[in-house]
Amino acid sequence: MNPTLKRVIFAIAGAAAGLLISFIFFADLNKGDQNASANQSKAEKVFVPYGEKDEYYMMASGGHSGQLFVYGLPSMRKIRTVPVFTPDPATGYGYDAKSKEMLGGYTWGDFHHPAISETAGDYDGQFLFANDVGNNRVAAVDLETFHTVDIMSLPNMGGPHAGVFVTENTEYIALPTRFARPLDGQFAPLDDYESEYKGVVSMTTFDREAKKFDLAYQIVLPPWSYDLSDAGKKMSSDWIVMTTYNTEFATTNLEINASQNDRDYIVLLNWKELEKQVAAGNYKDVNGAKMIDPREHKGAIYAVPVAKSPHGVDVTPDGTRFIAAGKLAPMMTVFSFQKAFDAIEKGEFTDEKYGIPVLNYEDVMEREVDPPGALGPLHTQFDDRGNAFNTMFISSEVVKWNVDTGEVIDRQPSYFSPGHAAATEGDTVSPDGKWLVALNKIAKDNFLSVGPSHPESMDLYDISGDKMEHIMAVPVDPEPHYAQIIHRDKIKTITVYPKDEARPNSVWKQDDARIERNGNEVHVYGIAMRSRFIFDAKADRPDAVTVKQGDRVFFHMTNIDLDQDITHGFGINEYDLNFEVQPGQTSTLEFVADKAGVYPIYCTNFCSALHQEMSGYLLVEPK
Ligand code: CUK
Ligand code: CUA
Repeated sequence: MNPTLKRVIFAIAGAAAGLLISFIFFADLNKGDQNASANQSKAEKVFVPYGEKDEYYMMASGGHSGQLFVYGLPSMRKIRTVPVFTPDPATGYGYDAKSKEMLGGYTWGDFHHPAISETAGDYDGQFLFANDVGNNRVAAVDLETFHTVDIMSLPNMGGPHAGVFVTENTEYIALPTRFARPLDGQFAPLDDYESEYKGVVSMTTFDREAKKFDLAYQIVLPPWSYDLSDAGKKMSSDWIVMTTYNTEFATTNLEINASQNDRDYIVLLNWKELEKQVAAGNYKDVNGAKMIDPREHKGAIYAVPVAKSPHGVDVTPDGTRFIAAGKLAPMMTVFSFQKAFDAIEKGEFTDEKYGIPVLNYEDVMEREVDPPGALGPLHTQFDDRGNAFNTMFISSEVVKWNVDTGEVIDRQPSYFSPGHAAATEGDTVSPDGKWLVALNKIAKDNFLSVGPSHPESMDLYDISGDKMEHIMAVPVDPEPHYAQIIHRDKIKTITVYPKDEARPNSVWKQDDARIERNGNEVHVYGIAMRSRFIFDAKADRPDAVTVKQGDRVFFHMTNIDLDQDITHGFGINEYDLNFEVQPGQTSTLEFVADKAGVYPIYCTNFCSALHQEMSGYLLVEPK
């Protein structure tokens, strides 16, 4: 080749390569710019300047921690852990007499589903109810104080996983059981599963004045597993819907044996009808519960077939449909309440299963929504514009689709494996369509490593536009299954417990602090204030208590600092005891002083510049 031509070719090639390199470089820079500005706009959406507050509370279940996790949205900052089913040294929960009695000796719980009390189908912000799958309990948290105020144990249950949800005006807090068991705590071998094991739904009521649960009645059902449930709204408000799995009655190796049937069922229960029957005395007393069999009452129970092992079922905000998500069948099935009511009216049943009339799938089903490649739908949430949002556990994404048309509008990845999602005001008759949080089971390498087990994670999405926008992922302790997100305006907390001189065991004047002995019981009516304890106002050392080994000791402590956030703790060295009194609160610590010796008492909760001086002594004289 002519050397000149060669030079020309090299020059052109060099220039082209240079151009390409600079093109790639600039394109990359440009992308970097775009990413930076996208990230900046995301950050701006969730940044809450100092002095301002988040717009929403997210109340997330704490799973097998047994606690409630409170987050602020959109910042996703964790605000508080509220102990519910598990003792919590940070707040002394489970040590003082009242919370110890409420816990009933249990040291853990498995809290899956929070339900905020509702009025006319909207969150009213007064109470939050919690289920304990681990130990068959239901709890109420007072949202004025964020304190657990009542826990009730439920008889005849095998893990109330499918609760809690509330009916439209919190008439009932319902808890369907997950595992079937023989009733009344009886023994029956697994060979007798079909005849002796029962599914049960607990229908509990809550007295808002007395802050107390009552078990209104229980519903006995075939020994299927009741997985998730929801209450109807508006036109469907008399009804409860529940998904079932293990209609195979498998008693071992459920992974395979409970996944045989092509269809399981959604059970429809008419609680208004059952309530009437209970009032008419049509129940049996079983282990302290009024047990009603809905199969004995016309119009009380129906079943609708649904694709293989469904998980979540959610009622649309307008109450016209219920949507099942099929964990083994990759689709969402939209059912119409009106169609179900019509079929019931006409008496059109295909079958009867264990005494339950079965409706024809085609009669009730309105639409199957099956986005290509979307796998493992678990739960459905809603916005204010007729759209549904489904979490896809296996394909790790959130799918937005229109309930009326079934059209898939958007799909966004999640990081990773979402279980539930929670939308702002999402379970009400009026979701507001602003934010959605996916509660993920597996965080993989999203965060700094803390060893083989990673935190769970939560994704925040802005759902106010046509397309969803993924904003960020945050780590969380095990393990939120579900959350409800409520606007802050609905939560009315108190700043101090009101001073109530009639409150049993309370002491408000320093001079009234005293110690009373009654046989081998010692009652200390004491005061906690900045920055000392007063146990006996008349004593030379008002902050010392002397008892005899073996005495039963009661510390009734009142915090007379009626100032916001002045909480006093109370720890006794080597006695494994610790509780707290919030401003204006009276709490009792009860224990047997079985160890002789001298034990420092001190305030555990930093309360003033002289917090370190807030101490005293427990002197236990040997026998
Ligand atoms: S369950 Cu955990 S992801 Cu207990 Cu509501 Cu569906
Ligand atoms: Cu009281 Cu620290």
